[in-house]
Order: sequence, then C-alpha cells, then structure tokens
Amino acid sequence: DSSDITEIINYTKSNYAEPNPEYFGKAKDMNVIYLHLESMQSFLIDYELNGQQVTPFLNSLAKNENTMFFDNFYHQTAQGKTSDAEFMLENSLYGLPQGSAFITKGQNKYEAAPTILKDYGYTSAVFHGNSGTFWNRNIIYDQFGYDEFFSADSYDTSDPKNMAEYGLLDKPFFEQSQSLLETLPQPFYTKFITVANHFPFKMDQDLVTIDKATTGDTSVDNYFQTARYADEAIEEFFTYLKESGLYDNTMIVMYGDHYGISDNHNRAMSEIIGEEVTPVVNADLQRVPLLIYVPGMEGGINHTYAGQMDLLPTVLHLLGVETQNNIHFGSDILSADHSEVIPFRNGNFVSPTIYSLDGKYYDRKTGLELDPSQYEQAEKLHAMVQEKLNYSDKVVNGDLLRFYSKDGKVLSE
Ligand code: GP9
Ligand code: MN
Repeated sequence: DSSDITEIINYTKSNYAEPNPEYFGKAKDMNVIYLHLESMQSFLIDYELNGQQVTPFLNSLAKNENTMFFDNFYHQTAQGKTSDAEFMLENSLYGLPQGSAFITKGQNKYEAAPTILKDYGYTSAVFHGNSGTFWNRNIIYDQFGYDEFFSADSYDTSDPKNMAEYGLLDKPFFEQSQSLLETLPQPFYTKFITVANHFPFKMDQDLVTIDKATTGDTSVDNYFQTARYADEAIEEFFTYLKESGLYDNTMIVMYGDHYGISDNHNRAMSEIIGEEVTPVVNADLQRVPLLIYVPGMEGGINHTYAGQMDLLPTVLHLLGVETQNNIHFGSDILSADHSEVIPFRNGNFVSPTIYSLDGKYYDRKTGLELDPSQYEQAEKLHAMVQEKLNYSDKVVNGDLLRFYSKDGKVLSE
C-alpha cells in the first residue's frame, strides 16, 4: 500500500547520486536517439579476427572526441532479455527474477523516460522492424508514455531478402526509419531496436563482409558476421544523421542489450579471447558497449563500473533534468556518488574490487577466490545488493508507482 512507497522513497533518496556539475545539462534540449545494439558484447570492440576489425565503426566512435565510451558497463538482464534491457533503461527499475516484466507487469503505472521528458517538451517514439506485440511492447509502451511506436506495420517488409528472423534487417530498417523520424517534432526522445545480430547469427552470405571465425562452434563463428553487418548499418545511419543536421543537436546513446554468446559456448569463447573462461572472466564477458555521443561534450574512455540500471539517471542529468524525486535504483555514472557495485538479477555482483558469483567471492585483481579476511566487506556488499533488488521488486510487484507523484509526494489510495 502507500506506506510501502514511503519506505521506498526513503531508500532511493538515501541512494541518490548528485549530478556532476561538469556534465549536468551538457545535452540540454537536445534530441535523444537510443540505438539498441542487439547482442553486442564489449569484447568485440577493437577485437581483430584474422587481422580485421569486426566493428570498425563502433571502434572509431569509441575514440571520437565527443563520445564517451564506457568499457566496464554490464548488462543486467535475465530471462526477459531485450525487454529487461529496455525495462531498466526506461525506468531504472530491475527486471524480474523470472519471466519478463514487460509481459507480466505491462499494465503497471510507470514514471518512465518518455513520461518524464514530456514535461520538458519532448515527443517520444520507438522504432522496431518486428511485430508490435512481441514482448508485449504495444501495451507497455503506452504505460511508459510513448507517443509513437513504429513497428513492422510502419515498414515495408515485403522483400524476403530484407528480413531477419526477428524482423526487418538493420540496413533497410534504418533507411526506412528516416522518413518516419522526420515526422516527429523536435526535441524528440527515440529508441531504435536492431535485430540482425541476434542468436543464432545466421545471415545471407551475400550480405557478409567478414569471414566467419573458425572455432567449429557455429553460433560463435557466425556472430562476427552479423556484428559486422550491424556495425555497418549503424555507420549508414550516422551518415544520414550527419547529412540531415540531426548530428549537431542530438545525443546518441548506444548500448548492448545482453550477451550474444551464452556460457554454453565457453570452449569456443576461450579460443576467441585467448584465455580460459573462469567465473570472473565469464562475468566480464557480460560487459556490453555503452557509448554516449553529445555534440560539444568532451569524450574519452571511462572505466567506471556501471550497468544498464544506471543509464536513465545518467541520461536525464545530461539533459539537465533533476532526478532526486524519482524512484530510481541505479545512479548517474558520471556522478562522484555513483555506486560501482553492479548487481546482477540473480544476486551476483561485480565491483572494482570484489566479485560475488554463485555463492563464492573473488578478488577482481587476481581472479582468485577472496581471502577470508575480506569476507566481511563482501558480505556487506552482498546484503546491500539483496536489499536493492528487494526494494525494486517491491515497486514492480506491488505496482507501487500508483502512489507516487512526480513532485516526490505520496498519493493516497
Ligand atoms: C524482438 C527482439 C529480440 O523483437 O527485440 O528480443 P530478444 O530475443 O533478444 O529478447
Ligand atoms: Mn535482445
């Protein structure tokens, strides 16, 4: 009931991270474009396969002077996969331990990014070349406050050559999205969901521009071809953004949604990365790229530990939007108060010092099990992670945002 929300507000307020004055409002009034990079993992950045870069365009962006590249950014998804990633970045609430909140909590009340930004004059839209009912998107996007959802019906999907298993291939998708994007009044808040780099990473061999890997594990070997295709599609979209002028007044956020290669493929992955996939290495394989481009912002490589839960407060602060009254369980990555303990949905966590993985603690530096003298610190972090997940679950399971109003006051039933 509404007393629960008071407890939650006290919790999120005590975890609030003040914006960094150096970055607050750096993207004020700019458009926002999110590029949802299906199954893109961080190990691909600067990886060379047979002497060739797999993602040359993303690699160049990671070094772009106005782009910040976060190389310790973790996905925090569970069974809800893509939908969990979206759920977190729109709400800074955790997905559920089982199933997909998009499906089971599609009718909840939310205070999501599109709703927050409406007060700042933003129009919002999602672009995705798959059926609108997939992951229950057509229902939950309304609850998030999205003005438009351009799904498969808005695209020409008649040429089978243009189709991937989950909808329109990325190149025709971005190309056809241009005229749809131009219908939106500015400033806009938008998200483009790609699909070509999706398990099992099969692609028409006429479209590939890089050889497969040769581990003998088909999904791993194919992964490089679809990732390269996605990289080229993003580059084409950037070319359009530059030509249309949007590049000069748009913040572009690119994030990998979750792993592409599961731990069923550790044998082949150890061949790819040249080391054994230990528990700690496996945890680090859950890193996904995060790149934030803001015109005029000083970029660089940022090593801060962070996760998908942290995106919303980070993006809102860049837009100059205060969040101290919001119920967010992540924290602004650029803030001095940002928490570098990154929970996974199963209660595991990573941090710059200690990893907690399936009931064991590890020293991040050595990759070995933690010395018992440090258990106390680890237990503390463990309890903190559990508490955070529990509070977030309370909000989602109890539909508690019904009792929340945006000025931070509690509404009665
Ligand atoms: C489908 C796409 C894939 O529309 O977003 O979702 P996933 O299988 O990655 O969760
Ligand atoms: Mn996905």
